[in-house]
Amino acid sequence: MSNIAAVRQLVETGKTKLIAAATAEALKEGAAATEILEAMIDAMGVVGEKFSTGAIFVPEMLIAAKAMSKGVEVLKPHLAGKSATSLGTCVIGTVKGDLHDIGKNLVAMMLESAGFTVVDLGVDVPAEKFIAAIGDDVKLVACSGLLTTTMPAMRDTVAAIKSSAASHIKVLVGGAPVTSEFAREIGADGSAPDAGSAVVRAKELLKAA
Ligand code: B12
Repeated sequence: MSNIAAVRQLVETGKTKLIAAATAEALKEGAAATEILEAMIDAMGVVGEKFSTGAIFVPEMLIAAKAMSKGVEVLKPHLAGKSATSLGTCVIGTVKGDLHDIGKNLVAMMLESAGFTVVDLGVDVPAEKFIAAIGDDVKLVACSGLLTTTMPAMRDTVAAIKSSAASHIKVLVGGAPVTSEFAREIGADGSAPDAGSAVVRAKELLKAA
C-alpha cells in the first residue's frame, strides 16, 4: 500500500495513534502535503457515506475526525506559508448549532498563511458573538456550516451582521451545503467551495471593498 493510501485508510478507520507517523512518513517519501490532505478529505467523504447508509455511527465519525485533525497537525507547516503582507483581521467561526470544525480550521489556516490575522471563535457560534468580535481592524467575517439544519443559522448570522453597525464588513460563507446561490440569497458577499479558493475569494472581496 502506498503511504498516501495508508493515510487515507487510517483516517477512514480512525486510527488516531498511527496517523501522525504515517503522515510524516508519506511526507518523507516525497508526497506533497496537498496530495495527502486531498486523501484525508476523500476519506472523510467515505466516512460520511458510511454514516449515511448506517454502516457506522456518530462515534466512528468523531474518531475519524480526530484522526484527520492529528494528521493535519503534521501537514500544517507544509501547507501554510508565511505571508509578508498583512491583510487585516478575519473573524471565523462555525455557525450556531453546528459542531463541525475541520473544514473551518483548514480555511482559517489558509487565510492565516495568506496574511490575515485570524480570530477563531470556534464552533456553535451565535450571531451576537460574531458581531461582538468585529473590532476596528476586522476586514472579513467567515462563517462555516456543514449541516443543512444549520443553514438558517448562517442566514441569521449574515442578516444580523448586515443590519449591525458592522454592515460594511465583507462576509464570506462556506461549507458543504453552501452554494453560491444560497450565499447570494442570504446576503453574503461571497462563498467558496474549499480552503484554497476561500483565500482567493477573500482577497477579491477586500479588493472590491
Ligand atoms: C466528521 C463529521 C462529524 C464530526 C465532526 C467533528 C469535527 N471536529 O468537525 C461529528 C461526529 C461531531 C459529527 C456530528 C454530526 N454530524 Co457530521 N460529519 C462529519 C463528516 C464525516 C466529515 C466532515 C469533515 O470534516 N469533512 C472534511 C472537511 C475538510 O470538509 P468540509 O468541512 O466540507 O470543509 C471544506 C469545505 O466545505 C470548505 N469550507 C468549510 N467551511 C468553510 C467556511 C468558509 C467561509 C469557506 C469559504 C469554505 C468553507 O472548505 C473546507 C476545506 O476544503 C461529514 C461527511 C462529509 N462528507 O463531509 C458528516 C456530515 C457533515 N455530518 C452529518 C450529520 C447528519 C451529523 C449529525 C447531525 C449526526 C447525528 N445524528 O448526531 C451530527 C451533528 C452535530 C452538530 N450539531 O454539528 C451529515 C450532514 C447532512 C446534512 N446534509 O445536513 C454529513 C454530511 C454526513 C452524512 N453524509 O450524512 N459529524
